[in-house]
Amino acid sequence: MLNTLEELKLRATEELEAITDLKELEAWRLRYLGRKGSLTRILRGLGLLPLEERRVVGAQANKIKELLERSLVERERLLKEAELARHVEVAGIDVTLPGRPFPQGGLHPTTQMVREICHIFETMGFQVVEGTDVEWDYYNFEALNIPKDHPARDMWATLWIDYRTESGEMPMLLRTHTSPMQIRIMERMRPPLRVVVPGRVYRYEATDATHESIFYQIEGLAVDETITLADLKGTLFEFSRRLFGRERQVRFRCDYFPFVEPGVEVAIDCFVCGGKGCRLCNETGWIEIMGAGMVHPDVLKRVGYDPEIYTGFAFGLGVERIVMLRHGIEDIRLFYANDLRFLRQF
Ligand code: FA5
Repeated sequence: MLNTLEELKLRATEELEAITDLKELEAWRLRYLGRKGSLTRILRGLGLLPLEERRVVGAQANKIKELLERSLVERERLLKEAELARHVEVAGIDVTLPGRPFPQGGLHPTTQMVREICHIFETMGFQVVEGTDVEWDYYNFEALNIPKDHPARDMWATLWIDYRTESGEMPMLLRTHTSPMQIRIMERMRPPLRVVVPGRVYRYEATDATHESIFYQIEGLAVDETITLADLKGTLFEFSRRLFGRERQVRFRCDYFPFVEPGVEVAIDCFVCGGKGCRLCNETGWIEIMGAGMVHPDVLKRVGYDPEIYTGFAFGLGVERIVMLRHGIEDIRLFYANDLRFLRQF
């Protein structure tokens, strides 16, 4: 039996070396290693041999099986390489074939702008902090000097969330601005502090070319012992210069927000009409980009800061409005329409 095995090994190896294509290789595999192949038959018949012979023949047969399997894999690799080389020689490589497309996503223009603005403020010494979209009435309104039934609540049409606990109802909402983070930050940190807070805000209002019901704001807050309105002005002028360039006009006008005193509205001259008046700027020549002001003493008191010692400024800017200014986009509704033709331009 050992002789038979030795002969089989020699024959199989010789035949294998002579093989020149993959079809022949498969026939060889079936002949020796297939279910009905000669080596498989020997292995299956081992049980009929006397115990001693079975052990010796079995070991030898398994060794040969391993050798043939290894040789098969190696031969297959060589044949495939040779076939590819032949193919390249005959057909050549078509270097003019276009490559396979490799689609790559990009950042949304709003996200890009959030990062750019935060970076500018970071270089001016501000820290970036984030908050949650769902907020308590207390932080969104009460702590900002806007108690229940205060007419200023009408400034922010609110999306309320039903939330009941065993002790009664807790008014919860989707934040209408990033200003609640002023309170949360001041509750947690002590002056001096300089932070910016980017985040999504929600308003229950009709949309038009410059109004969306979901949009991004970036809140800014600085509190220290000697902060004045001049610091606010200087910071925002510098920010505008860095973001829009020197030629852009910035306008400060009085405005009312219950949580600042005095309050201001900051606007940039309209990029479409250059200040002459058009549909985008409502014929005013200016586009409002943020509200701002000096933090109200009552707000400072509420978080335990002494308004005799500390003063601060705060601002809240609309990110999409700024992207519109930067790229000359005339309708804010394009931002969330998910039209790839629009988004691919950024
Ligand atoms: C506020 O939300 C105040 N929290 C801003 C503030 C912060 C004032 C700190 C004082 C101190 P206002 O509602 O004006 O204010 O919104 C601020 C900015 O968000 C606006 O200047 C505008 O750029 C943008 N904005 C307001 N409403 C919309 C809207 N519907 N769609 C897109 N952007 C909007």
